[in-house]
Amino acid sequence: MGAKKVKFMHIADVHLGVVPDKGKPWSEQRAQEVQSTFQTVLDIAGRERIDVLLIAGDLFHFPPTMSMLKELDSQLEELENVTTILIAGNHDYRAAGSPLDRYEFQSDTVCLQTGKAQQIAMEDLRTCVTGISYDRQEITEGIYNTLTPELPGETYHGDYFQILLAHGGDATHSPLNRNSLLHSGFDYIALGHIHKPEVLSADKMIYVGSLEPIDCTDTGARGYIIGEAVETEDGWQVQTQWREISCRQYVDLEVEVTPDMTNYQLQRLVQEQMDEMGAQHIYRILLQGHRSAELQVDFTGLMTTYYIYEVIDKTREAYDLQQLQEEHGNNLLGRYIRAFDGQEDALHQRALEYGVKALLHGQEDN
Ligand SMILES: [Mn+2]
Repeated sequence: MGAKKVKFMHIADVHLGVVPDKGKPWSEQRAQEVQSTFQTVLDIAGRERIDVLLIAGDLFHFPPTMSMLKELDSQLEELENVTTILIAGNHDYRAAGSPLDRYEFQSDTVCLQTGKAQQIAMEDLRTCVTGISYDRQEITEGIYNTLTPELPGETYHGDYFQILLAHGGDATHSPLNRNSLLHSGFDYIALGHIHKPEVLSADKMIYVGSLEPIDCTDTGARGYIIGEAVETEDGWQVQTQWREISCRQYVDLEVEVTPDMTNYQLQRLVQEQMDEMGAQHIYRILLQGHRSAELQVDFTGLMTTYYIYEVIDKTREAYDLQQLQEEHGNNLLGRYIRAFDGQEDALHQRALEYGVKALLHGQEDN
């Protein structure tokens, strides 16, 4: 008999039903992209002939309705020879009486129970998946921390490929004790909830991250994991690969403004940088540095063709000190500027700038 091999896919935090960036022109498009990226990933799962699809919570943005489950079911039915095992997370939590209690999947799909751990043992794959669904929005106990592949009242399949499905990891969402999880006896721990991908232990304990970024704090690329477990004499050897899939990213773009810069030049500079990094991304633009007093920053032109979430202007007005000093000669402002002669350090320059601003504005008020 050849070595047993199990191929799996791990996704989480798909947030089906979310409408990202409400009020922005691209909001509805992003809602569609969340749906279509999920379908793309299912198509990949089919092509890659995976055996098990693991969904580590928050597949939906809110507790699913009957019709949402039916939609999902029809998508999963297209996957041949794939068993889908999911847990409900804090967004799509499974409260008592939830449609999940009544819905009967036509596809080979199980949503694990709430309250205590449930185990799905797949004899043909020699694989066992353990996990707990959320039944509410917040769970402050670390419900996964004491789990092992050996559950009271269940047959223990010691030599199976052991997978744990878990959602959370912050103070109000089932805090994770990484060390005890690592030594819990599971071969692979599929984590969800944190949208940024993070490998806690190589090929063993991984936050896959969300499929698409959901809001502007979700900067960076998003994707899914394809993994393979092979049974050897030393137990199951697991190999995983994270792959990018998201249509776009949220990018924080810092731009240095200089006193000689016009709005036209600033727009060109920002445009070039967005083109270089990818015009499909959604940008938060942070303006730094010093601008001339007369510069009127105007992004409305770029906003019609690029995805600009917001422009944060942190520039400070640059003063032409030479000119001011000539104009103000021996009055307070002129003497103030001269007092800083030869003091080029950042602290003095900052004090000079603030003082000049205060004195100039004081004059206007008089
Ligand atoms: Mn979550």
